[in-house]
Amino acid sequence: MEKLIIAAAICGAEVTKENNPAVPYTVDEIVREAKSAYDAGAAVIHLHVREDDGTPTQSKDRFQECVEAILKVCPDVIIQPSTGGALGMSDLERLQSTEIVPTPEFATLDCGTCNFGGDEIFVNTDNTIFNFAKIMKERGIKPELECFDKGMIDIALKADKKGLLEHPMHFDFVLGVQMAATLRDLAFCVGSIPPGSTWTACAIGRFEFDIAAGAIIMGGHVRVGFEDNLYLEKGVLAKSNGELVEKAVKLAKLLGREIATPDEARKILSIAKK
Ligand code: KMH
Ligand code: ZN
Repeated sequence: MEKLIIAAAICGAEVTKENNPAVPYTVDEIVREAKSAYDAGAAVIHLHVREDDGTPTQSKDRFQECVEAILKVCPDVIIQPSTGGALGMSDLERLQSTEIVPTPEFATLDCGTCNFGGDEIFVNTDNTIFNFAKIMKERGIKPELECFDKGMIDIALKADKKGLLEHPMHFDFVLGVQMAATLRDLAFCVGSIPPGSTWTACAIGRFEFDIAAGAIIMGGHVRVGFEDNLYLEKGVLAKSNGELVEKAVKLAKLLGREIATPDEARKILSIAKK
């Protein structure tokens, strides 16, 4: 089977130091968490950034500063800025993460609106999605198609029909936010994407490693990290993102998948280093 790409979602926009004191806010903390994940075997850093007080931001300057600082200590890692940002941000605000120099090689593209718990809604209209896809294509950024349910795969396929996506496409199935975090749902998603596409799966909270194991066995790739889950095991907070990546590496070894380096990940994902 193809080598396993591990992505680390080191920060997120919603979790806080009250949830786990190791959640990074400052540039130094973000670098510390990125390096811990990279040293443990992550090829991709899925990146959100914060103000020093923890407020989520999509500021171009803050992304620029964090990306440069991460690349100083993890020179070959693939950095995947979020264009989802935090709930309630405008499209223009969200797109700032794609405006850094050099242009990112990879970025998320959220493929639909979904419930985010309580009264919270993460809004992505068709026009937002198609516009983000068009801008990413123009800027030469490979989109990771974030699908929180099966309907979002269909919206991504609509964007593809409009010529807005390059092939092979890469999907990330996010389980446990809107669709249930079950292997049945994961298998349905995997069976719904065009042949030749690559995919990653991640799941929220205690389901993170169940879904990681499923993805490893099924030939997909894995995302772990504080954005999705703060615990190493029941009742034990992870001390770093590196600990979560280490656990994914152990699972992969047990299940017979080797870990991809960042350059191997670029080949698997058909992305070119800028
Ligand atoms: N923070 C969520 C509202 C992404 O990074 O593209 C959106 C999110 C998805 O995390
Ligand atoms: Zn994210």
